[in-house]
Amino acid sequence: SRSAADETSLETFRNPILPGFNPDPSIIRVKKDYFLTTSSFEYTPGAPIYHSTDLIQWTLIGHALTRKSQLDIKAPEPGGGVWACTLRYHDGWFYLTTCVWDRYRPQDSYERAWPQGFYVKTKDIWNSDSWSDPVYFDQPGFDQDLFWDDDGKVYLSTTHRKVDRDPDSKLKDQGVHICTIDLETGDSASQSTLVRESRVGDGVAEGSHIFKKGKYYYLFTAEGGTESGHSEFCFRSEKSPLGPWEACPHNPLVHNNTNDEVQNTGHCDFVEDVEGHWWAVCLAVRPLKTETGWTPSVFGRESFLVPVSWSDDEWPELNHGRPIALQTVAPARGIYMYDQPTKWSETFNSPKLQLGWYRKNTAVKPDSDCTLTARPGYLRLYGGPFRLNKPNSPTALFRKQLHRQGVWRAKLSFEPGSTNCEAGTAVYMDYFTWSSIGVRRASSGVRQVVLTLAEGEVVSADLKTDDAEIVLAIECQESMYRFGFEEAVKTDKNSTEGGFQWLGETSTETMTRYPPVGLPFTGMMFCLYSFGEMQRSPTPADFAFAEFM
Ligand code: 6LW
Repeated sequence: SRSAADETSLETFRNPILPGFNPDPSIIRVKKDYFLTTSSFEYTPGAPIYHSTDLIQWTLIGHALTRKSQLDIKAPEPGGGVWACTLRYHDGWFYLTTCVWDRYRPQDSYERAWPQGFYVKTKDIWNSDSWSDPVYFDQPGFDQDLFWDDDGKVYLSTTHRKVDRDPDSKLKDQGVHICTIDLETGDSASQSTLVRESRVGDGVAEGSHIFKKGKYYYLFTAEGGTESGHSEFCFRSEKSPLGPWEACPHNPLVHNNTNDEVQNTGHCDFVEDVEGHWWAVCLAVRPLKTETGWTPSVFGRESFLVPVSWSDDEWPELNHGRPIALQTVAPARGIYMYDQPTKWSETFNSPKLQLGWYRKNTAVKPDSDCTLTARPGYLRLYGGPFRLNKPNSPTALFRKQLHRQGVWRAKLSFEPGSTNCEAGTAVYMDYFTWSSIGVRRASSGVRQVVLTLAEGEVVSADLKTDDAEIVLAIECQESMYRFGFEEAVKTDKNSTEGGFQWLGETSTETMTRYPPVGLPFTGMMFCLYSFGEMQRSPTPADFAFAEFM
């Protein structure tokens, strides 16, 4: 293995490697291929699988949790659902561990409804349908990690409340617990023991990952909470994954402060590349600096990559001991400065949707409320009974916002069959915070475009026709979203009249406010939606395209 510190030749690449909400990255290498997964929370399919051959350019190739038998999310609070998957490869099999939260109460976190984690496995990571049904563990907790030791024993580590938590403690007392398991059944094969509790921040040690390098077992933990206290710790043991563990003398390995351009760094996983360089992936945020301070990032927590070097006494150092930044210096590997493509579009002309569309929760009737075949060239939504403001699954398709600036557009054909149904597009953080622009029918009978802002304000404009297609637009700027539309009224065969009209705007500060229940763990999504209020929409909504330009 080579050390990054030995390198004389360095180069710079851009972070994050996975923009848009992609926290809790977990990474593996299989021969020349790297695979990475991130948390998907209340969105399905769950557990995205990204692929890369250079660690810099990543492509979404599928998801591990695509079936109801694997993932059935009913009505989670914001930030519920799938947390912190670990991806591992052993003996020809890919394993993905995770847990699913339905409801929890951060205000009373000791009495949460604790999830029990599970793993799914496949031999063919390229085929999303090939992942197995879950094998559940008998241990409660979140942030599950699996480690295979040379003697064949398999270790499960996970975070949960201490068995003997001091009821007077102000700390959450949630620590990393480890036991051996029977991989076939998921049952524990030894008593689970606490191996790391933290005294940093709110007292949680989480995001554990274990691997062996040379003569040492290494244990990594994220501590200090996922916000400004977030940091990464390292321990090692010569004896066993059960300890005793010796703390790294330069803990925490990473910790950015609240004035850095990149913040809340932590929750690392590790990989050795084809040439023998080591790397860590971690989560971090890039908030927006304003005159009054920092505004949370619309992307939430994203995935970052940093070089790892090993000291002579075999402790890892992340990013040369420097705070993680947007420009990252690493050993030269001939990686060019890669810019994520900023333009994206979909015209709904092929029989399958592109990857990267999500439902919120596990949709109840996914095949009957959303179809590409009913009207060729259009995505047809038969609006279900729930608006975007319900914890339920609305009839809506979501995509992550990946770039701060650009315009999201969708072309809609919709003749509302009653006054309480609507179809359109929205920018969506969670079911409390979204702003939508859609087509409705007023009680007077006239068709309208209606802007509903997260602040509660509603603005409408009458349309000229009952049937012309409407282009709906959301312009994204650094600190605001602006909403507008154009009615494609045909005057003759080739031209339209009407012109584009802006209706209003909202700030990114409003769109990133803290949810009243649940946790702000996701990031901004665009969505195409259709609903009838507490009943199905009598007419379908047809989308001719969606794009970000
Ligand atoms: C993740 C855990 C965490 O599982 O946030 O605050 C969770 N801590 O490590 C969701 O990203």
